Amino acid sequence: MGYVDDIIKLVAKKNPAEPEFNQAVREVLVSLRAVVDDNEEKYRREGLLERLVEPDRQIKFKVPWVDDKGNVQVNTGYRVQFNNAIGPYKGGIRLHPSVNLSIIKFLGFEQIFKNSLTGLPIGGGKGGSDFDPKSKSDREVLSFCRSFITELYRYIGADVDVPAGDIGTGGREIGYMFGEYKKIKGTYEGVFTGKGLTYGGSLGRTEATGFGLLYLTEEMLKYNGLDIKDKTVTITGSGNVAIYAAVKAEELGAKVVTVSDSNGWIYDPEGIDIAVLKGIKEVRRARLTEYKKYRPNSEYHEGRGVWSVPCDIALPCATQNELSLEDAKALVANGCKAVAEGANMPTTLEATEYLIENGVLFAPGKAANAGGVATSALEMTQNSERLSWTFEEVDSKLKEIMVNIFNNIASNASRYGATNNYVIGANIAGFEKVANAMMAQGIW
Ligand code: NDP
Ligand code: 2IT
Repeated sequence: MGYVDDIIKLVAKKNPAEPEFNQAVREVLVSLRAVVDDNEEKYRREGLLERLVEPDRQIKFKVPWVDDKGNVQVNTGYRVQFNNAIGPYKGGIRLHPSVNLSIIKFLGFEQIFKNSLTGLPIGGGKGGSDFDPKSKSDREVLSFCRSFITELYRYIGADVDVPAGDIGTGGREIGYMFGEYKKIKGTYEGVFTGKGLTYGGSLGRTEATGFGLLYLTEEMLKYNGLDIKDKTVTITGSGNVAIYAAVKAEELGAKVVTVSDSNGWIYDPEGIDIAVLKGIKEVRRARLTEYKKYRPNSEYHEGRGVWSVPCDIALPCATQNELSLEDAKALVANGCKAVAEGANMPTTLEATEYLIENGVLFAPGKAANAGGVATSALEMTQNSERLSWTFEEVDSKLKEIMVNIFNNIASNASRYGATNNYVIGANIAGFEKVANAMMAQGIW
């Protein structure tokens, strides 16, 4: 058996209760097979893959806080510092009731390769908690965030580990966490990204993941002789990534006909009204059931169902494993030409294989949604310089980064005889830089 299979088995044996982490490891390692086979002796001697799949550090802690009724609540906090071969640990904080170690480890593992693909000096990490910010008051969210940082502060820092947003963590939560960190440490440093514009945040960070997703999608289509203009796009989610994906898709002349949340989804045949969507989600933090009030010709459906809507381009932007084999079959049957992952690992392994085998252009999340963390790295640069760049400057750098990522993953796919298999291209390109840095730095 080859080195790749040995390591997949080892990870399953050591982490039997972590399905998402095993899934992410399998997806990456299987597509590295050609590179690993070419370098097997050297990599085995260095224990490279064993070291790559074991986080540098996993921190798990208690987060007690008091709710508005005076009751004590206790959540669990996590930070997985996975790999800092090419830069300080960097990755978001997910606040969602489903959060557990398996989910944080899968996200941290993905982040290593994603961050490498940006071409910027950032390592991989991820954190979170099973706290649910939905339906909590601002005061309760503050209470949780302060308690979370009371423990986490000792493990993070501008040159050590720089957290940011993810599901459930937006500008409000980052502000509360930054404030508490500053108070405890007494230093003013760029320890978080996604900060508000008045205290060190970068213009363009809010839009970056969604915009970057569309820049990469546009480039992938162009490379394959297609134009995004006038295409029908389906999107899942209605959070940060989904909203700005919809904004840029419409700007580029496509028509977005769906968005969703965890209760249901909207079909708007005339194209999603972004101003209405932003009002519901960004201003009132409300549910999508409200949308029909403003757009009477739209439909609201309970549960899942977005992938049954015919489209040219599908952009899953909600959460992991939200696009199954059955969904992939429906997309192919309806003539979908491209899938680009705004979320992390939204497509199951079987669905990914089916899409690629059936000629659908498939951009994996670690490439397609890398614009968020890339712009976070630009925020870190601005903080170090003590300067703020204009929106146009940040946006043009973001676009350049996304185009470079696409060229890099396309050329690496071809280099290993897997033309147009951008999963293989992304994993190889992301891995090689990290592997070289690890081998240059001895055994750790
Ligand atoms: P938000 O919290 O802003 O939005 C998440 C959206 O997805 C909401 O509409 C939410 O619905 C929906 N959603 C979340 N969990 C589920 C679930 N279990 N089932 C169904 N719907 C769900 O998060 P983001 O937009 O920031 O993140 C979305 C995805 O993009 C995640 O996979 C994240 O890891 C990834 N990502 C985010 C980046 C960023 O910069 N923010 C960067 C790169 C990737 P509801 O409100 O009902 O919960
Ligand atoms: O998954 C991701 O890349 C993010 N949630 C963004 C991480 C970051 O540090 O900006």
